[in-house]
Amino acid sequence: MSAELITLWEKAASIDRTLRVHERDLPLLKRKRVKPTPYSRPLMFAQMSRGQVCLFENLRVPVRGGDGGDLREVLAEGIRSGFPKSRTARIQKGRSRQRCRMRIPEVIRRWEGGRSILSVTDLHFRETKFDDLIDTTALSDFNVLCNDPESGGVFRQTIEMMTLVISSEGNLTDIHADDCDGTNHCFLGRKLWLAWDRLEGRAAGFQDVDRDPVCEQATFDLETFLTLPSSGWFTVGPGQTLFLPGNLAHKVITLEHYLGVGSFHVALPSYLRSLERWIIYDTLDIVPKELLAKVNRAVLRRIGEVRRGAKAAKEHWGLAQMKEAVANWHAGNSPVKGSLIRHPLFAEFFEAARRA
Ligand SMILES: O=C(O)CCC(=O)C(=O)O
Ligand SMILES: [Fe+2]
Repeated sequence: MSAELITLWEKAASIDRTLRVHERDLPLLKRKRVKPTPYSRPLMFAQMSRGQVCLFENLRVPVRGGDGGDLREVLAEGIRSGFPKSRTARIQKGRSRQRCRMRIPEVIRRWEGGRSILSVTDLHFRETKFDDLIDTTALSDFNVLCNDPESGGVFRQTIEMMTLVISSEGNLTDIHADDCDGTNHCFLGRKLWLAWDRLEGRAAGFQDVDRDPVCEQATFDLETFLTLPSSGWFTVGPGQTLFLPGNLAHKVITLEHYLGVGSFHVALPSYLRSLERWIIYDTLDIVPKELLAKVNRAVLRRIGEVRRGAKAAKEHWGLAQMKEAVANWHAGNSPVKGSLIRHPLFAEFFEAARRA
């Protein structure tokens, strides 16, 4: 294994002892790495439709004053002054991952100080002054939740949740699954992600902090992780963007002081997978149930509009990849096919997609 990988995994193991690598694990560990590729929209949609992780470089997320300026200082100042004074952020702090709330300038002061371990993953910034600093178009112009005129922004607060991600070296975000497809863009720092299909992991005995009674840390072991067909690992660093399918459980280790943004999306090419998951399995995110009907209606409106639109609109929204995903599902023999097709929301989507 290269010196870079040894250093990386030694650091990871010093933060989370379940990540200690044994000699015998090395060949599999190397094979399971997901490498970044240059951004391409058709590739992004193809990967989404197959339910595969995508890690891109060169997807531009411009920060005003960031080009040529000191990006760290521009972002830190933007965060300090970009939220109402009374606003607090929910943080996870220390090795014990204690939860509390903290004023935003204090979060930044501690993050910059570099001595305490802390992490923020749900500081929503839509419609704040901070929102003007970052052009998030590239992270959301395929997201049905952001562009539906009839839902009046309700999805932005309930599902999209565009958030700042701030964390210090040494932070561990323990095992969970978000159940909605996610996007993470890194401005500064580096994180190590381990991801696997939630149900596959559960069958292998892995816990999930949102679903299981976890004591100190969710049950996990690296050797089992490497044997899961769905497992993969990667680092996300400056300028890189991760697209993570919602079926994947993950744990995330901050290797270097990190600043980025993250959000959830519903995209046409991966919608079939999401809908199948939300209908057949449980969902913690798409609650209450009426929300699913609203999301489905927004998807149907979008399909209708794109179907009547120009070729460019079809490419923009990934209509061909959605159709292909639906055709493949129809031709395949998923064990839940029968119950899914009888579900009214799925049936509506399926029909609309086939006609598109
Ligand atoms: O960045 C982290 O530490 C956790 C992020 C995460 O779980 C997510 O974006 O879904
Ligand atoms: Fe997550």
